[in-house]
Amino acid sequence: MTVCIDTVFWLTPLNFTRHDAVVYYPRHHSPFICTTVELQTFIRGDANGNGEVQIEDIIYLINYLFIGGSAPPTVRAGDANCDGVVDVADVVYLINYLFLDGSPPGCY
Ligand SMILES: [Ca+2]
Ligand SMILES: [Ca+2]
Repeated sequence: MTVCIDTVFWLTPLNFTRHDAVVYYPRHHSPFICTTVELQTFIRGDANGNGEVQIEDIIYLINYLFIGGSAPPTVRAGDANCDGVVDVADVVYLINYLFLDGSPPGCY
């Protein structure tokens, strides 16, 4: 997907730095800054990225946190309690959600 921003409407200088350190500067003859972005979709709590929140996600997080398993596809997918980090609290959160009628993963 290509995203373009019309810099004419910005009052202050507007610079963007991509993940590969390319910096875009607004130009007077071409006020549009365009770049290609890759959108990442995720389901919070879906640590293994299979599209559902299940017991396998708990196991996936335990493997990741304690025995060097693969990381969730995005931090936000593994961050079930929405505190910005993936840790054992997310495992507990998912156990509460799946087995003890706790709140679903998400930011409230
Ligand atoms: Ca899953
Ligand atoms: Ca968390």
